[in-house]
Amino acid sequence: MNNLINNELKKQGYYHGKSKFSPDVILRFKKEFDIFFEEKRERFNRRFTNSSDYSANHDINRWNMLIPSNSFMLSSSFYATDEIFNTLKDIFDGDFSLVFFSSDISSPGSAFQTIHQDGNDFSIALNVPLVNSNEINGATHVFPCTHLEDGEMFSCKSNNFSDAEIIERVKNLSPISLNVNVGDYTLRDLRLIHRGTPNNTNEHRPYLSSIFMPSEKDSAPEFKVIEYGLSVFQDFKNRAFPIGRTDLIDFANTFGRVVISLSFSDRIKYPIPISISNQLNQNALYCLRFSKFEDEKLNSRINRNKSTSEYLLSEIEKAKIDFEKLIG
Ligand SMILES: O=C(O)CCC(=O)C(=O)O
Ligand SMILES: [Fe+2]
Repeated sequence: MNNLINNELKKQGYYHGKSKFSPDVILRFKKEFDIFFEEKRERFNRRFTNSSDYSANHDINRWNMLIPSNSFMLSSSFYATDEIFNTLKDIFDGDFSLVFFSSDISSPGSAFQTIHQDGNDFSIALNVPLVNSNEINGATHVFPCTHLEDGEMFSCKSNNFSDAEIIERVKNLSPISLNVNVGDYTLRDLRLIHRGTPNNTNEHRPYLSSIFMPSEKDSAPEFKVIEYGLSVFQDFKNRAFPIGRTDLIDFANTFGRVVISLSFSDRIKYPIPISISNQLNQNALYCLRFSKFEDEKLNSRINRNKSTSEYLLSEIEKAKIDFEKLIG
């Protein structure tokens, strides 16, 4: 089974697993998700004097939302079933970790996105739809096999396609609408060319998105440096949003992603409670090993050292200078 999944994922750049989760579990996820998402939108709108300036936090009527650490979605270990974990172990050429535990929501009024790669670097996104998704409510379009150069064998190598080259590469190709049902999952190479499509209904279309990236085995920056990076990220946002400068907002968000990627975890600001970590299976505990836990013995698995801290610190200081230049 795992060989089949891997061959497909390596060759096509994505794999569609059908009816892998019980619909009852996904329904429970959706109920929890809806509460978090409602709270998120209220918090977001409170940031602005005129909230109608911003329809959402990402692109046109699209949202990204991190899933909180106290959630059943995290404790369920859905992102680290044996099938998914063994597939990841095979495709990553070394250690990996679950860096973003997030979601992508295509909301009513969203439009076709510009055709894009999520990154030039190899990583894997696990998407779990919380509602059925199709051409009506904005299933993602993918261009099979475009994660690699033509005729190239699979490897985890980065590419350096520019935005213009990405468009050029698919100009004679037709996308596939990756229609998915509750209970399904998809795995996608982040280098695969794709785009979000319009949601023409009145309901949000949420996908859980777990992003797995290559990582160190057990070394990472110290918490205090990561926390400093996150506070600078917050400061950038606090200054960018009220003046409505999208260039600054984009700069802040890119910087936030750099801090999180260099930390191998988005779970530092809000540690994972013991009541949740007690329920995680072994695979999930491996995937989340760079997170901050209330349970100190889980934190002690990681060697938080000077050299990785210094590198992160230098990136933070550079970004501060660039932000000041940009804001003028
Ligand atoms: O939510 C989707 O369908 C895709 C969104 C996407 O590709 C993105 O925002 O990068
Ligand atoms: Fe994307």
